[in-house]
Amino acid sequence: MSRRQEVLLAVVAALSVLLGAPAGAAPTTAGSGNAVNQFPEGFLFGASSAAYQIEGGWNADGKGESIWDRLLHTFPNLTTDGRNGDVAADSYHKYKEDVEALASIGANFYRFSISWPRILPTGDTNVINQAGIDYYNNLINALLEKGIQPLVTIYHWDLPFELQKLGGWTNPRIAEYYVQYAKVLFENFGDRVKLWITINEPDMFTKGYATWGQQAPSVNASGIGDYQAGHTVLLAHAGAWHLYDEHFRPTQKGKIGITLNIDWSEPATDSADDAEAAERSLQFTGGLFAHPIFSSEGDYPSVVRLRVDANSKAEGRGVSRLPSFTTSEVEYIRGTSDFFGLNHYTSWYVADGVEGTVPSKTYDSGTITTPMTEYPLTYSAWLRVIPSGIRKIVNWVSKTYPGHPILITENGCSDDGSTLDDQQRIEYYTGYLSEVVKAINVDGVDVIGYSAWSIIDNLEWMAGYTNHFGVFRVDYDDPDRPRTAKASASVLKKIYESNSVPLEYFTPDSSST
Ligand code: GBH
Repeated sequence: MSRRQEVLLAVVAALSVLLGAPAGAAPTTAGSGNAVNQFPEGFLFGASSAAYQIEGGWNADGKGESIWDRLLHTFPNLTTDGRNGDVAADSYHKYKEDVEALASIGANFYRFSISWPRILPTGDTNVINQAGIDYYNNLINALLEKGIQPLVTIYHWDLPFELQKLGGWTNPRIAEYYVQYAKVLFENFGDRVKLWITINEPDMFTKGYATWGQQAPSVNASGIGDYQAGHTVLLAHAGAWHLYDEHFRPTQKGKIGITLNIDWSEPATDSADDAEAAERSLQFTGGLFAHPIFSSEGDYPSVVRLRVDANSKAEGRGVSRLPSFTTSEVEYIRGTSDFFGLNHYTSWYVADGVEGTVPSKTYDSGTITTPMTEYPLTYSAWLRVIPSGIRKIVNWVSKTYPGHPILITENGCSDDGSTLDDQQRIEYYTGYLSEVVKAINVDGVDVIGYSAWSIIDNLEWMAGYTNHFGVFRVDYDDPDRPRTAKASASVLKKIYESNSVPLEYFTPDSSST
C-alpha cells in the first residue's frame, strides 16, 4: 500500500468513527444509507468496444464496405502506424475469447456495436446478410450463457459506403435507412437484447463531415457539413426510438437511448466571461445533441441557435449553417431517450475568445480550449487523468437535463503497450470511479451503470494500434491476436464484484484529485 493510500485510509477510518460507523467501513451518507464508496444495489458494471475497432473480417462472408474501410484503404497512411481495421483484433473469429475476458472481470454487461454493412451490405434491406446475423446471434448467446447482458450500440461510426454515395449523414433521407436498419436489429436480436444505444458520439463522428483525415468519410465542409449531419442524426435517433417504443417495447420490454461524449469544461479563470464560455462550450458539444432530446422544451440550445445564425449572416450567407427543425420535428425528437448515455474521458480549461477556422463549430462557440497541464498525461495526447471532471460532468448533466438516469457508456485511458503492469490505468479507473460513487452517494446524481473503455486493445481510429485502451492486451504482431489480462483487469474485477470502490483504492477527498 502506498503512503498516499495509507493516509487516505486513516482519514476514512477517522470519519467513520466520527459518524459512528464500524471501524474499517466508509462513512454512510444521509441520502442513500450506503457507505460512500458503495454503489447502489443493481448498479451495472461493464466494458465496451466497437465493431470496426475489433472485428476485422472487413469483407468476410458477404459483409459490405463501410466508410472506414473505404477511407483507410484509399489513404493507408492516415493512421499513425499505417494499419487499418481489416483484421483488427479478429473478434469476428475470436469473440469467445472476448466473452471470456468479460466474464473474468465480473462484467454484468458488454457494450459492443453492430456493423451496419455486415448486416446490410448495401445499407438497405434489399440484402440481409445471414452470416452477419449469425455472427451477432453467436456473440449474444455466448454472453448470455455467461450471465452477461448484451448492450448493443446500433451505430458506432461505420456507415455502409453505399449510403455515403448519397451524401452519408448530410442527406436527411439517411435517417429513413437508419430506422430500417434498426428494425432489422430489433426483429432479429430484440428477444435477447434489452439495452440499446441508437448512436455513439454524434459530436465526434460528424467531424467526418467537417474535417479531412480525422474521421470517415472525411468530407471537408467545416461548420456546415457537421451541423447538417448532426441534424440527420437527431432525426434518425428519434425515428429508431419511436419505432422501438411503439412496435417493439410492448413485447421486448427493453430500454433505448443515445450516447453523447462530453468532456468537462473548467473555466480558465474565475471571470464571469470564462464561466459563461465554459458553459457555452458544453452547449456546443453536449447540448447540441442533448437539448433537442433531453430538455423539456426541445430543439437546439438557444445559445447555439443564436450564434450560428448570427455568424452565418455576418458571413453573408442566405441560409444558416445550422438547419432548423419544424415544430413537429421538435416534438418528435423531444423525450426520445430512456437514459442519458455518457462517454467521458477528460477535462479542459475553457476561456472566452475566438479560435478555429471560419466557419467552424469551434469558431461559432466563441471559446478557447487549453489543456490542464498540471494533470498527468496518458499515452493519448488529448487525454489527461482528471478524476474530478467526471463528478462535475454527471452533476452538470443531471442539473441541466433533470429526470434522466445516466449510464456511463465509456471511460478509460491509453497506454503505450509496453507493459502489462498498467499502474496509470489503475489510478485512472479507481480515481474516476471514486468520483462517480461520490456523485451518486454525496451529490444524489442518478448514475445507473458504468462501462470501461475498452475490454481489449483495439484500433484507436487514426492513432491505429499505437494507443492501447484495453484492460486486456492484444498482441497485434501475432496473427493469432492473443489476449492477455493487464493488472487493471483484476482491479476492475474487485470493484465490479464488491459493487464498491474498495477502501484501498477509494479517494474520499476530491481536493486531492
Ligand atoms: C471514444 O471517443 C470513442 O467512442 C471510441 O471509439 C474511442 O476509441 C475512445 O473514445 C477513445 O478515444 O487525436 O487529438 O485528434 C472519445 C472521443 C475520439 C476523443 C478521438 C479524441 C482524437 C483526438 N475521442 N479523439 S486527436
